[in-house]
Amino acid sequence: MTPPFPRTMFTSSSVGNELAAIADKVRRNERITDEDGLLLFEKGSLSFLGTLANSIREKLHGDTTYFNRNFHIEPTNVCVFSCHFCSYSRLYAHRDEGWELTMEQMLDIVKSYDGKPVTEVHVVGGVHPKMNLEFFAELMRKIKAHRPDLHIKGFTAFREAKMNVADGMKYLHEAGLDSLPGGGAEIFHPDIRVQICADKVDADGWLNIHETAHLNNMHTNATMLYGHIESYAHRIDHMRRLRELQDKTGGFNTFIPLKFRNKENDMSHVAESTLVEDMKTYAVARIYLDNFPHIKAYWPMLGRQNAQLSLSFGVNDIDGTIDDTTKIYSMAGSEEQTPSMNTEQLVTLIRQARRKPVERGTLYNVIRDYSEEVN
Ligand code: V47
Repeated sequence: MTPPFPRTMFTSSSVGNELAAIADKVRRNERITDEDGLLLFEKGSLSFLGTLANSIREKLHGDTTYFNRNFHIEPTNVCVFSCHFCSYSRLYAHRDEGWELTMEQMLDIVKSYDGKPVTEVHVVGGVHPKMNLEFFAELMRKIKAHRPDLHIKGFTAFREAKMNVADGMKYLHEAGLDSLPGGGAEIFHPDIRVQICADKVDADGWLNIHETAHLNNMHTNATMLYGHIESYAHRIDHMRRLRELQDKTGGFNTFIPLKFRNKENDMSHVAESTLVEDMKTYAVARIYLDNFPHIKAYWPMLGRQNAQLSLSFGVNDIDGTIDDTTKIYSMAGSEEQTPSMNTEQLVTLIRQARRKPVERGTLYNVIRDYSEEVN
């Protein structure tokens, strides 16, 4: 097989040689080091990173690009935490400015999808002091009683004094929780975490929650909130911790880099990352996280066209139909004020990038392969 990166592609400089050596490692399916990852961020050109990441993406998935049919329930934006990047949450003292859905209102959202072919509900929102584990277990049970086939992906942070993480996880799993989304990871490194979300669970706590889920045979995702005050070294540190846990458990499905959006939050003075930076981040994630099967671009946050572009930078999943059921990103300033795409639009978006659209379930089971169907 012809190497994708002939050495003539690089200058004769030492940096060129180092980049060529990283490309050689990737070609031999060898793991890259933290130093390699840092060098890719610091010195890799966009075209180099894109070509390298794409070679891995195509080795793993060919042209297949996944999407799913999902909707969100956001029970509340009232939250005990005060993360500075968040445009969405309201403290309990200001709960009159936020929303708190009742059990019936949440079940009505589920019922509004009766007869529609959605496969996943993503439950995400603030950590409300009065919505406890019992309340959510009851919600899970009621959702499953109404629609047993719906995969429930939910919760990013546990805050329950009465139960430890292992018992809490088992309790929610038995009530119907199928998997955990990737939120709450932000940036693990304490130097950054203390500045952006000091009161949230720390890195070890987050990793422990996900390890506990994996030990209960639940899959989870992992995110990284990038493009604010963190350095490249912090991004590599974040991905290293995820790669290590994945070596141990194999329970992560997808890595989702989340671009920091700066509208109406305490960090509005911090400029947002450029598109080049966004694509570099996807590419380095694909190259560095050799044990993560999937890299996802969350289109409601990144925008449709940029998500389409990311399919050439290592991404093989663009999430789902969403159906205007999430506010986290529209409140933070994403271009998508009412994020919703129907299946046809998702399929077209993927085909326009000359990739093969495949509808998946949450755990990447193929629901429908559109690649052989006529445009
Ligand atoms: O942890 C909050 C992020 C996350 C902002 O697992 C922001 O499939 C950018 O986890 N700018 C929650 N990001 C959402 C989440 C998620 C989203 C999509 C798919 C999945 C999945 C999980 O949203 C938070 C935080 O990192 N976030 N505010 C902001 N201003």
